[in-house]
Amino acid sequence: MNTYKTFHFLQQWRLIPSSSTASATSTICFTSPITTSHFQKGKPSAVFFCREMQSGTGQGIAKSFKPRSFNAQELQDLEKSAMVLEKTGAFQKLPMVMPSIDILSSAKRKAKRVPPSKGISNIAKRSRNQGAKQLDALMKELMVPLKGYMENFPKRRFLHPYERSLIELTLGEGIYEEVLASVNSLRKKISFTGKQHASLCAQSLTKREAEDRLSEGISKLEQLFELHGKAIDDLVRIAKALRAMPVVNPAKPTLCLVGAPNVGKSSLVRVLSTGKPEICNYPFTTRGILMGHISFGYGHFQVTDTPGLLTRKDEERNNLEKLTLAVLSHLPTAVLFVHDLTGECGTSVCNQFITYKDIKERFKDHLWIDVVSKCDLLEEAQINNSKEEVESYKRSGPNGALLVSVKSEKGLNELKVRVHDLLISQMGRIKSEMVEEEAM
Ligand SMILES: Nc1nc2c(ncn2[C@@H]2O[C@H](COP(=O)(O)OP(=O)(O)O)[C@@H](O)[C@H]2O)c(=O)[nH]1
Ligand SMILES: [Mg+2]
Repeated sequence: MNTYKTFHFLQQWRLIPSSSTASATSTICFTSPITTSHFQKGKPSAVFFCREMQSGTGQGIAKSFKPRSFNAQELQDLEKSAMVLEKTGAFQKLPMVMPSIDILSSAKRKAKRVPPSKGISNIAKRSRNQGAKQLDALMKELMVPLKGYMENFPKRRFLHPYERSLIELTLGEGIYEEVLASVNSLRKKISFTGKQHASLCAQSLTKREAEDRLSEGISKLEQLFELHGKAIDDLVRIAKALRAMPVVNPAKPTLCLVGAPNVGKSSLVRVLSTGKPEICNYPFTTRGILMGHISFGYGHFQVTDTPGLLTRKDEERNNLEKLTLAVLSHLPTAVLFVHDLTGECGTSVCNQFITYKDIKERFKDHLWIDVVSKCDLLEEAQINNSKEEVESYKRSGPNGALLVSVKSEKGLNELKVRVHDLLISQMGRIKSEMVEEEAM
C-alpha cells in the first residue's frame, strides 16, 4: 500500500458525512427494529431484488442436461422459482394475514347480505335459493383469503438459501411447512363442507327446512374455523416474525466480523462504519446485531457484526451461532476475524484458535483479514513470533494478523485501508460472478 493511496482513502473515509451515508444506504437494511405495531400501521417495508449467489451446481447440471417435458404445474413452479430465486427480501413481501376471528366475522357479515335470486315468487324456493347462495358465499369468503395465503407465502425451496436458513432458525425445523399445510387443509375442509351444506339447503322442501339447513351449514363452517383456525393465527405470527427480519442485499459487498463473544467485534463495527451503525433484530436474538455502512467515493458497503462463535460442534450451536454460519455460507461476505489474546473475553486463546482453524478451513475461499483486538492490553513481550503455530498464535494471532485497539486507536488506520482493499476485491468477485451467470 503506497502512502498516496493510504492518504487518499483515509480522506475519502472521513469526508462522507454520516447523514448522506445513512440516506445513500438506507435501502440496504432496516434502519430500526421492526415491531408488531410497525406492521399493523401498514408502514411500507424495504424490498430488494437481488440475484441468487449460489451458482456452484450450474455447470454440472448443464453437462447432464437432457430435454424433457413438464406438466402445467411443473412449468408454473419453474417459472415461479426462476422469478423468486433471483432475489432476497421475500419476507418483506409476505401478505398481511387476518386473524381467524376477523376472517370469520367478515365472511359471515358479507354472506348474510346475499339476497335470493330475482323473480322467485314461491316462498320455499326463494328460501332454499337464498340459503344455498348464502352458504356458498360464506364458503367463498372464508376460502379466498386462505387461497391468497397459500399462493403468496413462498415455498421454502424457492427462497434465497440465506432466507431459507432464517426460516428454520426463527421458527424451528419444518414449522413453516406444517403451518401452511394446516391452512391448506382448513381451506379444503371449508370447501367440502360449504358445498355439501349448500347442496343440502338447495334440496329443502319448505321454508323452515331451508332455514334450518342454512343455520346448520353456517354453524358447521363456524365450528371448522374455530377448531382449525389456530393455523391461521400461527400464520399471522409467522408473517410478523419473518417480516421483522433484517434485509440483506447480497449484491453489496459485506464485511462480516467473526470471532468469539466479547472479543471486540461490535466495537470495531462502530469504528469501521461511516455513520451510526443500525441495530438489526433477528427474532431469535435477545441482543441486536450491529449493521454499519462504509462509503467511499461511489462505493457503498455493509459491515456487520455476527453473534460470537463458541468452540463446539455444529449440533451444539445455538441459533445465534447458526446465524453466523448462515451468513458465511450463503452471503458473499469478506471476513474480518477478531482474535482476543488478552484472556479477558471469556473464551480461552486455545479455544479461539480451534474455532479459527475450523472456520478458516470451512470458508477458505472467503476474502479474509485477521485482527488481534485490544492490543492496548497486550504486553510488548507478548507480541513476537514463535515457530510453533499454537504458541505463535497465543502471542500474536495468525500470521499477518493486524494488531488493533479501539481504546488506543493503534492499527485502526491501517485496518481501514485493508478493509477498503478487501471490499473492493469483494466487489470485483461479485461483479465477475454476475457476468459469469449472465453468460451461462
Ligand atoms: N481495552 C480494550 N477494550 C476493548 C477494546 N475493544 C473492545 N473492548 C471492550 O471489550 C468488551 C467487548 O467488546 P464488544 O465490542 O462488545 O465485543 P463483541 O462481543 O465481540 O461484539 C467491551 O467491554 C469493550 O469495551 C479495545 O481495543 N481495548
Ligand atoms: Mg457484539
